[in-house]
Amino acid sequence: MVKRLVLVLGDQLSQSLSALRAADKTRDLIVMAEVTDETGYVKHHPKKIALVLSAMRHFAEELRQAGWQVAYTKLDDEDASKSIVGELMRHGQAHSTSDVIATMPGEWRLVEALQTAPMTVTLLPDDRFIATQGEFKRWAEGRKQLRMEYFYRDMRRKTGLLMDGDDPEGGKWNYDHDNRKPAQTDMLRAKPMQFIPDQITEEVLELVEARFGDHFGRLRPFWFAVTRAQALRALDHFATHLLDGFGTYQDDMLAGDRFVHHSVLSPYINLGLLDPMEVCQRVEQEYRGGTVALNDAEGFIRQIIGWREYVRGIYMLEGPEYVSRNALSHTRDLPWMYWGGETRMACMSEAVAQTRDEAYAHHIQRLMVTGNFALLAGIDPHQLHEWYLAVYADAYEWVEAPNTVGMSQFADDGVIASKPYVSSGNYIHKMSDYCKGCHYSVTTKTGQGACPFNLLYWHFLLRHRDRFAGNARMGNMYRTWDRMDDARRETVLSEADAFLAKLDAGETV
Ligand code: FAD
Ligand code: DLZ
Ligand code: SF4
Repeated sequence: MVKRLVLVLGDQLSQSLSALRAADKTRDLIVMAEVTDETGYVKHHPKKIALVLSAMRHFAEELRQAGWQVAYTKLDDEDASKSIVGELMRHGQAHSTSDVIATMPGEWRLVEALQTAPMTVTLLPDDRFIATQGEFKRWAEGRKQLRMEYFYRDMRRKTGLLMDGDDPEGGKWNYDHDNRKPAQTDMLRAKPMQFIPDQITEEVLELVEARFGDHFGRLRPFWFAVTRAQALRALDHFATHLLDGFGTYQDDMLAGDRFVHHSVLSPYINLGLLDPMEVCQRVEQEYRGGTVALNDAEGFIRQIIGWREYVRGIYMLEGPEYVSRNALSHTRDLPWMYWGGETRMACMSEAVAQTRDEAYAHHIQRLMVTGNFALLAGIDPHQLHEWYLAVYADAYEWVEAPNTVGMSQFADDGVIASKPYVSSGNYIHKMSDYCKGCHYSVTTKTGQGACPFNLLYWHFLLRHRDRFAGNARMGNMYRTWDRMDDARRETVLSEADAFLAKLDAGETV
């Protein structure tokens, strides 16, 4: 029997991967490769590169210990080629085979590279997701709107998570009503579990320091889990110490508390170190055991079997050109402040500083601070997409692009969001403690010290009046605008224009 090559990509680090299940330990060769095409298709945060490479190296060791033959290419290997397909061809020649088994990659870029490779590539579904692509497609067919909430209910029924027979546990599908309470900095609140780098990680850190030291982001301290065993400890730690309060405080942003009640499990789930179902089952177990409330458990499970599955479904359904959409024709360049340039806006400064230090920001910081500002200011969604893809440790296009292009920027013309996620400074003020340390005043609407979000909010609504005035959920906003007197409206718009001009001129705002 001919030897086959079994491709395991950097975010496919699961022993249960479909490609591994289809392979034969006694004859096939696993190919894992650190290649410059993957480390360089955007300027990834150094922590993200270190996480992926260290987790790959640890996983290769685990595969060897489990009896697999593994051909592992390190980034510095002299004979390494620069791409995944290049590596497959190199090993194919060395072992006289052109047969490849692979699990569907999470980015169209790589799907296309594998489909056009001069080899015989069998692409298997990535069944680490709960919904198959076929199921999602069938769910989407014939619907005018693809709202996550309805998809989520199907996923609850399919998995049986938090179900009481045919009904949702507690009688309601969604307990967000009990959530979004303002939190306070609490010195006693647990932090996500941190790990000390071992020898393998230290070697990777030195490599990343030497080769990617000029990328945006701090490499050290590096504390991410890099093995499944560590990721399981991080899950246990979250379920035991932080899940209680997850739902209640999920929208809070605190300058002195970067993680609040969030799990920081996305980097591990997306790499394949944790299975989404096992994560949800662990959370359900806490609820059934009486240690956490239903709104906390339901809120968390919805993020995974709802949002995570839904955005993956959209990415695969909409196809490769989804990332280039720009329904609102926004063209402004991404301001320097996203790369750490000076800003007087405390919320932006906090969110970017945290991103630089941790390669992490939680959902509301991504959506309602950096995303909200970009949308209000009319930033080119593709530039913003590349930023999010680069700077977060959990970022792969299948999950990042629908969140950025769709949910955050409305650039997909409402495939994901029923209305744009925009707000004035008031939302940030309500959900964070950022405003009290800000150069601007959140309660000032115009004139000296007016919060830029207050000005840009109206500027955005007016720029897109034709598109959004008829949206039932936005009519109120336009009515409020129409009730303002002319002089006030003119001041708001001219001050917003002046702000944007400063932004374009590269001045500190
Ligand atoms: P928690 O708040 O603890 O949530 C639990 C889990 O739910 C997460 O680990 C994640 O697996 C899942 N989840 C929650 N929200 C979402 C969502 N909207 N989409 C998919 N899964 C979700 N998530 C990524 O995993 N990778 C990305 O590249 C990414 N880019 C984003 C870009 C923008 C503009 C926005 C608004 C959101 C993005 N998200 C992304 C979604 C979300 O912000 C992160 O999943 C979350 O912040 C990860 O942190 P956590 O593990 O502490 O999450
Ligand atoms: C993100 C990433 C990085 C930085 N490096 C590698 C790599 O060297 N080799 C590899 O196989 N995968 C890497 N990855 C993850 C891939 O980019 C990921 O598999 C695709 O983006 C598909 O989701
Ligand atoms: Fe952000 Fe405005 Fe608050 Fe400053 S005042 S932190 S710019 S919302």
